[in-house]
Amino acid sequence: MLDKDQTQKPWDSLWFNARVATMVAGDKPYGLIDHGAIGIIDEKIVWVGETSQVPKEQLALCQNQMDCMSALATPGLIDCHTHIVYGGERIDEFEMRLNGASYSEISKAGGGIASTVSATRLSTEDALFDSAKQRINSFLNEGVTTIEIKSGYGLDLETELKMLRVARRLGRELSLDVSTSFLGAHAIPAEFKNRSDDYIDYICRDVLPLVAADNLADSVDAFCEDIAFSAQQIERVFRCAVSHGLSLKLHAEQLSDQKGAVMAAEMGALSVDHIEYLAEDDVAVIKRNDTVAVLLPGAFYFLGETKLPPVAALRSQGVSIAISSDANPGSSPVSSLLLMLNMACTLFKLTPEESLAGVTRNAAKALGLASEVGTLEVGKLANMVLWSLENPAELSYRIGHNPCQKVMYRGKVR
Ligand code: DI6
Ligand code: FE
Repeated sequence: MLDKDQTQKPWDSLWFNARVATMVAGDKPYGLIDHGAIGIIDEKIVWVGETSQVPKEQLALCQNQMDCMSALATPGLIDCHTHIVYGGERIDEFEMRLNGASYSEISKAGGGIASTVSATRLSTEDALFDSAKQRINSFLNEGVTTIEIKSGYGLDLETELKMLRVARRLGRELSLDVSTSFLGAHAIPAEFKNRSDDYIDYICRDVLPLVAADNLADSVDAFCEDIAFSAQQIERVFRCAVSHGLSLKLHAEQLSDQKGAVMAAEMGALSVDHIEYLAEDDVAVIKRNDTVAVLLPGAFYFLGETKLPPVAALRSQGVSIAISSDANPGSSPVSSLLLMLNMACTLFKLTPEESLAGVTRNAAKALGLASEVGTLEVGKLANMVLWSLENPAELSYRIGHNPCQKVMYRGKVR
């Protein structure tokens, strides 16, 4: 574990006497080091091991040494699927659904995503930035150090670019990393009613090339559903994305089985998300392509879904499972990633260890960032959280409790 070059140079920080859940996959649950220590230089972790093994010279040289008093340290949390930039809210629809309307019915009647699109088009860039910043604050307070943000409430060139610029600005101005996804194929905008193929042409020809040219997106996502786009239509968008060097992600099998996940996995997608209606027979294709299964218990819960994702098959075939908030105004108005850990356990029967891996190691993989974040290992970014608890399972156990004590983001205490 000792990086030889770093034994001479003084570390910038040292956290010691921590229960370090490295989340490195292996024999030990949570990759746990009971009396662990972590050495940091600049933005990176340079040493991880037992406190008793910390090189003597560092005890003399390192200026910032913190006794963690046996508190739990984990990697910074990663929320790998959000729609947190948007205008307006959808409280009225919540009431409509409780009066008997379904999510699909509201969508077909011109509500749903379309109503957020109208509000987002009317919002200024600053207003979108300010409201998203407020929502993100709750996530920062829970130790989130990386968040993914999608567009998809613009559905025209101007507003899609506006949303992505806001997402990039959030990454520059807040102390967390933002990964962005272009979700132009989220819904069919009113201007293209009954002309979904024309809208796909428009995205591929007029929008995606500009998104790529301005480096506004890391990935391209889409919504594969009968109220949105077919797997065939999305395949066209994905081919265009690949030609621009962008990664792929997909909202797949959320409300019905459209065989979108199989198409996405075979095209090398980083992740397929939701997947309540994924057929067990298709899990092997997800595994073969090393695509991450992203489960979104907030949307499952809020929409009153009863069809469970095929967790047992995902687990038995060794598919990487991530957990995320899906934060959005329609299907998952969620402000807490810790709550998602609890719900992943209670609703989807994940273990607390699987849940924590779902917002650390596997969430990093779902964003193509596995070499930079997601575990506490030498060479990775020093993004980590100190929690006022000892047992990592407690992160999934408590409901509505935030034990976050300290967050380090890129080597600096936030
Ligand atoms: N599925 C979802 O759950 C979100 N998008 C999607 O494709 C919901 C978006 C919304 O209802 O505003
Ligand atoms: Fe989503």
